[in-house]
Amino acid sequence: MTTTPISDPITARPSPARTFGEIVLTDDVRDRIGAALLPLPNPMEDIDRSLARFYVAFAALPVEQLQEILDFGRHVDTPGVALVRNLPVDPQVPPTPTDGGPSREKRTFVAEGVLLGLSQLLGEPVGFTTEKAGRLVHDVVPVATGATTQTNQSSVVFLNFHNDIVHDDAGRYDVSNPDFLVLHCLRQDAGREAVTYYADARDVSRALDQRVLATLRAPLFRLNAPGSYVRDIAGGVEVLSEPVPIVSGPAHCPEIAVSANGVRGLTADAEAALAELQRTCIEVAHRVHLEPGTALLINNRKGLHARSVFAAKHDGTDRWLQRTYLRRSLWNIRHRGTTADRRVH
Ligand SMILES: O=C(O)CCC(=O)C(=O)O
Ligand SMILES: [Fe+2]
Repeated sequence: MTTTPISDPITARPSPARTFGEIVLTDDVRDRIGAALLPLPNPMEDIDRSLARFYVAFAALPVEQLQEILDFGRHVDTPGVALVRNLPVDPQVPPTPTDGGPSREKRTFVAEGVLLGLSQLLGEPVGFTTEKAGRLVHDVVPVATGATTQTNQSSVVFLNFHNDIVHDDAGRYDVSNPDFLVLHCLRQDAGREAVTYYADARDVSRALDQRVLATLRAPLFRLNAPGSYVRDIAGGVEVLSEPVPIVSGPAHCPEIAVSANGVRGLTADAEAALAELQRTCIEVAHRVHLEPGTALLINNRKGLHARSVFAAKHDGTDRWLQRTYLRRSLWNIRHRGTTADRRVH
């Protein structure tokens, strides 16, 4: 008896693309990269020289692992999220900043070197004036005043499935935004509760009712600007995008965009589709407990990420991630460039 191969309705290919990657360094490679990074100065003193030094340090990666990370950054059919494990860490990690960072007590910069070293294998680190004051290394820490917001400062609420978007005067927040983000863990939350989720749009599209997917593919949605923009620039008033679809592009490699800070569906069906989307994301999502020595590479177009509730004390002992935003090229956001810093837009 012969069996007919099951064809996947989204990809029309025999088997769906792999949507999760995992790269584990050997102890020897970890120690070699750590030794190269330990004496280096604060990379912000001369960012482009530091990035060149990080290239040299990360040349210690075996060629197969280096290629896996490079392929993650450049190919359409590679996973949307990848976990890198057994990375070197700083000999001492100062108290977690309580005000959204940065720490003034950090004396070594192994964490920054790991973050930026991995980051530049995917793209160019970029800062946005409206996010963390344009810094290239973001501290993602719970902040008391933001505990219940749909921002990375929160802890007592589930941070809904979203991608990181950027307010733009053109009315589209999903165009100038990062292609990738990297999350690197310096300190895990004491209760080890915090979970980072990633739902790949390929898995989501396959799992959704096809009528709901068709609604999500129609320009029936207005994204609210990021919480930081609404809070710091717009005086707390929502600033909605042009009507856009949530899911766009070819069926086998869709792009997805959702604002954490709220999306307005323009019809009742559109509102219902948004609720269904959040439900489906949780069903198909990959789940990761980030701990020191691990970094999560996130494609910000292939999928949506989210974060669970976790306990925070705001006393220097809380969970601490560092984050970068990356563009494959700085050229096509040059209209936003600042004169003060060529990486800040
Ligand atoms: O805290 C996390 O795990 C993810 C937070 C987040 O959405 C972000 O930093 O963009
Ligand atoms: Fe995010």
